[in-house]
Amino acid sequence: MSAAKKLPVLFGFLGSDTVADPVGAIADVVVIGVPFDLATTGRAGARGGPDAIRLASGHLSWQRNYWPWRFALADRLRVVDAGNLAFRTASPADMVAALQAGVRDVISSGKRLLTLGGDHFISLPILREHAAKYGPISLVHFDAHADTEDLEGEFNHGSMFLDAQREGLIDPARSVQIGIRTEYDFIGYPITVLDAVWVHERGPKAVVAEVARIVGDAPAYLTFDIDCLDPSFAPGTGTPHPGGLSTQQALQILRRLVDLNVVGMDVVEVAPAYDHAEMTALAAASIGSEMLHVFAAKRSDLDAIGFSPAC
Ligand SMILES: [Mn+2]
Repeated sequence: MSAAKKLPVLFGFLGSDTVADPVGAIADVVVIGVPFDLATTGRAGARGGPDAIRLASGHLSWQRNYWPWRFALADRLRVVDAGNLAFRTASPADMVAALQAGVRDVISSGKRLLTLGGDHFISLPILREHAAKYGPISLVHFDAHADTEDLEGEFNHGSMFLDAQREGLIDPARSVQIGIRTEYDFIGYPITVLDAVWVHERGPKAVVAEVARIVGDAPAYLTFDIDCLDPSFAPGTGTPHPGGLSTQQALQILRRLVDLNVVGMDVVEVAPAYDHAEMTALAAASIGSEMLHVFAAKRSDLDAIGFSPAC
């Protein structure tokens, strides 16, 4: 077991209650933070992401009906924040064991998870537990990088989605990567890529239509690497890359995904040491908020605000 001391979290995501026992808590969704950045290849610092995102979410949480929605999230979804995962400092293997055990306990109690990273490697242990429950998952992956480098077995935030394929955790034919704008092994590549230029030229509605076509009603896991956003919108991250999505484009895509069968989600790679004026953390908090609304909303809610995918 971990020798790490679990530090108290003073502010729950979007003002949610903090709980010591997420398994016993009465909740639909549990938020957890994973303050881990030992799998980064560029600048480290994503271990500070969870707390920065929670703090920035305070700028949003005064709303009852989060714009543009016309319902109150709290009326539909019970959200609690379980604080940050405890694991032995400087031990990636211990983090993986602790995270898998924590995820397993929460999702086997019937709740779903919104995880705040941490570097992107954390999605791999989370996916292992979701695949164990749901079978191979449709990955809906927002990122500047494909994260499918061939580095088997390493703790590396650039390779875990190839490992996820090798382990049979995700169904590549029903997965999609959005916003990619760096090199990947595209010959025979099994996952559909809607690269950053594709998104810029065709727009959020076309992205949503493609995602719906590819994913259908399969159990879907949303993972949002904040470096999917352009560095002008999200400078506070370890491996920024120009030419990315705006925060607005990302939110317009996410809020239209209400028809997906989303079983879990994460927002990762916020590194507050490189942030300015909380803009990256605030973008991540907004994305997390939109993800919770995707859990809570129905197609009729989108129709009510004129934001249906077909509009
Ligand atoms: Mn990534």
